[in-house]
Amino acid sequence: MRVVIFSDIHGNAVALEAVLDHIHREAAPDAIVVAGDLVVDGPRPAEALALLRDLSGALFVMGNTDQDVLHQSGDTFDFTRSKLHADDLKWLGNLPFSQQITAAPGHDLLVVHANPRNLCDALKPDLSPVLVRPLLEGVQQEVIAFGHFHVPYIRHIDNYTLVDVASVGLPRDGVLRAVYVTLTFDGRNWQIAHHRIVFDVEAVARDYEAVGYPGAQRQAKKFLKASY
Ligand SMILES: [Mn+2]
Repeated sequence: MRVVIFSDIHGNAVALEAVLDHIHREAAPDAIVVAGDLVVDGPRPAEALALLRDLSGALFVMGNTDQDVLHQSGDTFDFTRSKLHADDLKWLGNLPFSQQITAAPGHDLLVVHANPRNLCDALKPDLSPVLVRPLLEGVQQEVIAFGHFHVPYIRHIDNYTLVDVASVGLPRDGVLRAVYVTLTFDGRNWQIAHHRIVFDVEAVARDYEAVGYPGAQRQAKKFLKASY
């Protein structure tokens, strides 16, 4: 069984299209899970969300910005809301906190946005196990996949495998390529791979200006920096 997971599209429809193309050509997934933060912070929230909602059979979880866009004020949220239909906002508001996929008895995969407890606390790659463990308390699944921090990594803590699937739309590890992950269960183990996908970075940077994004130049610069 092969599961494809990606996350943190953040309204970057150009990167999302490149990722979906690659998945359809190369990955042959049995399931697709999208780990939240779908629309906020990018120039094309409506286009990105339309592509996502068209993905037949895909599973979704809610990200912190999917929740925030429903009621928070501020330029970025106002812009994003203005581009979405009432039905899109309602759909975002109904996203579940987590998804589970079972490959075989005892071989379960949990997908959440940031960590298994909440939508905010980032599981950074170097976070002390002492601080990671409370966020994993009660988790029964052997693999936990998430986004939120926008940096790809795989880490083993106790009996868990943690997979940061990173970000399609706003990479933060200095590599301006979209990321998706394949998790292939071979009957005994999960084979996990991150894929880095080239997309038209300059087109996205230009788009902030073209769509009248608030603080367009600053946002484009932040996008191109691709790091914290
Ligand atoms: Mn997030």
